[in-house]
Amino acid sequence: MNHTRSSLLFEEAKTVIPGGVNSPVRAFKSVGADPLFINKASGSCIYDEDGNAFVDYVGSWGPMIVGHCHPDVVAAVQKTMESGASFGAPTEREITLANMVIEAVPSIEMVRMVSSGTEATMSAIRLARGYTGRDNILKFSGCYHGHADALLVKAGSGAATFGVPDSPGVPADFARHTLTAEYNSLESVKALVAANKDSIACIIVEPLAGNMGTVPPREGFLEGLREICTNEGIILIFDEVMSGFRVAYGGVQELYRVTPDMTTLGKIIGGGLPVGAFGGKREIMEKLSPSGGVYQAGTLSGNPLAMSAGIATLNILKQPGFYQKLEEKSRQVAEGIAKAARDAGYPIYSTRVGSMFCAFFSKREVFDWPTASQCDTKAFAKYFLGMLDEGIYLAPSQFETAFVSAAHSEADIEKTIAAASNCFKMIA
Ligand code: KE4
Repeated sequence: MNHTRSSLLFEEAKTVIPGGVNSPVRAFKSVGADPLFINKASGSCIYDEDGNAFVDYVGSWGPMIVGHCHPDVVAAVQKTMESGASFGAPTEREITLANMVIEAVPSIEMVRMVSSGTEATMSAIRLARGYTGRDNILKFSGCYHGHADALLVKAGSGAATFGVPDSPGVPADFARHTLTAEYNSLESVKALVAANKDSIACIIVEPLAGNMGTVPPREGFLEGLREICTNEGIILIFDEVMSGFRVAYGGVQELYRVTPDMTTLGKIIGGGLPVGAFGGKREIMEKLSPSGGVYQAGTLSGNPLAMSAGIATLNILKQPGFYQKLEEKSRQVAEGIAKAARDAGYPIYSTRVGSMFCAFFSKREVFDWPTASQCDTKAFAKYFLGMLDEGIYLAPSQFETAFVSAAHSEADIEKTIAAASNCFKMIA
């Protein structure tokens, strides 16, 4: 497959953009290749600058659940653009999308729009701190909530319960307020809560982890977090930036029937345009400026274009049968890939919830970061590059999720499974 133009563009990009990309994972570093420069997309496919076509399972990292360039979304954004891209003033569309989110997610009584998932989680944490008057937060290894300082933190060594920076530029003083537990381990949460009594403002969790690969919550995990937070006066934040409107119209909290105090959203509610959101109980949200004292702001928050794309997308998701059809496609492709691996005698650990799935290159169950991090990332890289050569575009990292869209066809799925079969035979 010819990648000449992408490689030339990458060399040029690296002279003017750090690492040649505007977000690190796009650089294909963990798979040891140059990234493809994408020229256009339509439906389930993306097309690179060398004219190669790929069945796309990245979907812009989640937003493109209805497929690329859905006519309803394109028309909505075009029409809005003719009336103005942004006013920096309130508009009716913001109320429309707010009402759609509130109707979809009963735990959200009020919602504030922002422009990225990072802004959503950063703001939700500040609000939780402002509401409780507490400084510490608790997150989980392997969960990613964007790049706010408080979240670029890893577990302190040994008995130290306080976090240490996970990136240069994050002051130790910031990191020390972030505690890190193990996903699917209520014991690790209870130990940290006991050691930091009455000082934790919130627990933020991906209720379905998608940033260490796709790792579902074990039975009782989410319910246990809910109980701990209720008993300890801790705000439970479900980071559904990836899973919101993805695994169900009401997100993971609808599927697993566990109610957080706050929810963060993004990706799908912007239909591919920059949007994030955070919402929750009225009594918490009203602490936000200007109704309350917790400051939060954004020039393009709730801008008309992004609102239009989000409204158009959610109107498609609301159509009867949307998630049932997506579930069947997702089951077919994930199970087909797992079967291809088995038939090739190559062990993978396969996970799926709704249209989020992952093939872990591991002989063992993957249920948290320690088990995910044991995966054979070199074998994954071979698989990724083999699939790319066969016209299948997966996320360029073992620790990401594959997304199926409504636009993926039977032919796409058959092509994907056949490609996986060839790749597993190649690396077995
Ligand atoms: P953004 O700031 O990238 O819009 O959202 C941050 C974020 C927050 N919470 C969850 C659960 C997320 O998955 C994300 C972002 N997801 C990654 C994909 N693993 C974005 C891709 C990238 O960083 O380029």
